[in-house]
Parts: sequence; structure tokens; C-alpha cells
Amino acid sequence: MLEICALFCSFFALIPFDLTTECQQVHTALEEKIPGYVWNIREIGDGNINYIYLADAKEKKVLLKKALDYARINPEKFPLPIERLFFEYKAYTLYQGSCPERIPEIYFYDQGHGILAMQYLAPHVILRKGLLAGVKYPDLAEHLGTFLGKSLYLTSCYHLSETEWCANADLFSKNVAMRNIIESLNFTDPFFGSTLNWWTSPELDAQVLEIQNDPKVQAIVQALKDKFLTFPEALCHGDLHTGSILTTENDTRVIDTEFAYYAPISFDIGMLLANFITAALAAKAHGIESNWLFCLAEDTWNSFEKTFRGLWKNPQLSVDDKLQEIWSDTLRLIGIEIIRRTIGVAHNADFESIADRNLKVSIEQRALSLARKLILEAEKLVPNAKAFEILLKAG
Ligand code: SR1
Ligand code: MG
Repeated sequence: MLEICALFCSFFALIPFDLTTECQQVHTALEEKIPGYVWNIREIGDGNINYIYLADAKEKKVLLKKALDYARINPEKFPLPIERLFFEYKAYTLYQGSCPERIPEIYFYDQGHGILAMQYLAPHVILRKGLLAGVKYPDLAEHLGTFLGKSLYLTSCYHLSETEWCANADLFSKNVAMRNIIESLNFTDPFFGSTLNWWTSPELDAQVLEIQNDPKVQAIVQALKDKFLTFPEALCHGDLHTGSILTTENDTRVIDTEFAYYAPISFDIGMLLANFITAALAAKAHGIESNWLFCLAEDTWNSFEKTFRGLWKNPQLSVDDKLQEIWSDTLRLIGIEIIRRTIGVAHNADFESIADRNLKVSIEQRALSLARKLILEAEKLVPNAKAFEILLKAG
């Protein structure tokens, strides 16, 4: 009897933990590509778009991303092509050439099953969770500023030959579905209205109306949207918020590159700094210090600028002029990202996990007013050590 029981148990130990069709496909792909292990597979993700699995064999762990033909956040509203994973894989491939130390190792891409397998990073946590828990990462600004400088400059039209740059821009221009999401969710819906938008109502209603009825705000956002769609300056991650970064105290890795697109250099920087500022604005509600988070934004910019200047070798264009343009657009994009995370469809835990409604409202009101100011007055702020402090006071 004991023997039968042991046989029964060992038989089931060979079968993955979760037997959904998707999980079964993950299991099949793994057995094909990395044979010789007994994989225990479980779903561990909670993102907006894909399913994430941890495959755990005794001696080996692999993280697998499985794309379905819709976004998990809302299958009916967001049908999505599985090919987004191809662009994610291609973006990792370019990052492998420009800044390999800041991404996970990629093991395989299985186009047929829509699966991307990569290094399981442990004990890494999603940066957003770490920041909201008050963890201070001593190397984070330097890691991310360097990542921005290297990944953006080394894939740009200022560095690559025209042939290479055109080939890259052409390839990523086919990531149309993801570009359309950015176009709608970041640049259109929050500023021009959409039934998908939601916010803390009625408290924020007046501010939302003010933003959506301000022709100056709309003209600036429209201009940035046009620039995003028509200026393939460098490879942008496309979704570089604090949920797309894994950290330990001394390591930082950028993940989730499925929105990758050739776009203006400022796009990634604006989104990332906006998410630091969002965390800073929410800090009080989470019982954490805000100043370090504002400094994180400032230090990340400084590290980006230093890296970018160091790499710049373009005699026809002044690096100062280019950085000035990137800076002003970055500020406007910070404003755009803060607004879309407060009144668009996809919000962040920074604000949404605040239980005290009055406190949440006051933080969101401050965020909206700061963001609007950034969009309208970006020209007035010069990139110096005090810029983010001024921002804080202005908000
Ligand atoms: C339909 S996807 C919603 C959001 O999730 C991603 O992380 C992007 O930020 C996108 O806007
Ligand atoms: Mg993501």
C-alpha cells in the first residue's frame, strides 16, 4: 500500500501544479527547450497584461512570461496580439548590446507558444513595492540613470549608422498594438476624455474638467503625442515605471519591454521620474520619507545626463541643446504620466493603496496641480540641483 502511495505521489510530482491550458503550454515549451528537469510551475504575476509563471526544478528556476491575445486587465477592452512578446524579446536583445547588466538573462523565446523564458531574479522585488515600503536603494539612481543614458544613446540616431537605425526603427514601428495603447492611455484619454477613465469622484471632478478643458494643456500634450508618433529617436522601453523594475539593495534590473518602440529619448525618462515623484507625493500616506524620493528623481536625471554627455560624439549637434530639449520634454512627460495615473484607466498602487480617503484626495489634488504646472511651465525650470525641490514646493 505504501508503495502504491509513493508511486502515486511521484507520478503527480511530475505534473505541473497548475494545469490550465496556458500552464500546460509553458510546461511543454520548457520540456522542449530546457530538457532533463522535473518542473513545478505556478502562476506568480499580478500585472495588467500577461501571465507570469515560475518554473521551479530542484536545481534550476526559470521565469516565464506567457502572452495571451488580450490584456489581463480587461480582456474585452484590450484585445492584443501575441506578437508583442516578439518585440519584448527584440528589445531585450538590443539592451543586451547597450546595457546588459541591467536586464535579466534571456533563455529562450518560443514564438509558437507565445512564451519568453528568462532568469528568475531572487531575492529581487518589484521596485514600486520596495519604494512604498520605505526601502532606500543606494545605487538605484546611478543604475537607472546609466541604463537610460546607455540604452537611449547607444540605440539612437546619434550613435548608430543610418542603416542600423532605420532597420531598428522600422522593426519596432510594427509594434503597433502597444504603440496604440500608449497613444490612447497616456496621451489621449486622460486629456481629451474617455469612458475608460476613472478618478476619485466627486472630489477630483473640478480639476479633471479644468485639465480636459484647457486648450493650452491639450495643445502641448497633442504636440508631444505627435512627437512620440513621428520621431523615432532611440529605442524606448515604453513602460518604464517602477512596476517594470526589479531590485535588491544593490542590484537593479529592467523588465517588461513589450511596449518597446522607437520614440523620443525623453519618453522613458519622463515616465520613470514621474513614478518616483508619484511615490514621493504619496509618501506621507505610506509613512515613508518623501525627500529621498525627490532626490532619487534628481539623481537619476543627473546620472542620465552624465552618461549621455560621456557617450555623445556627434559633431553636428550641440549636446547642450539636445539635453535642454530632452529636459523640457521630460518635465512635460512627467506631468502627463502623473495625470494619466490619477485619472486615466491604469492607476498605480502609490495612490490606490491609500486607505484614508481624505488623505488620498489631498495627495491626488496636489499631484494633478503639480502635473498641470509641469506641462504648462516646463520652460521655466532649468536642470540644476534644485529643480526637483522647486517642483516639490510648486506643487
Ligand atoms: C492595457 S495596459 C494598461 C497599462 O499597463 C501597463 O503597465 C501600461 O502602463 C499600460 O498603460
Ligand atoms: Mg508591465
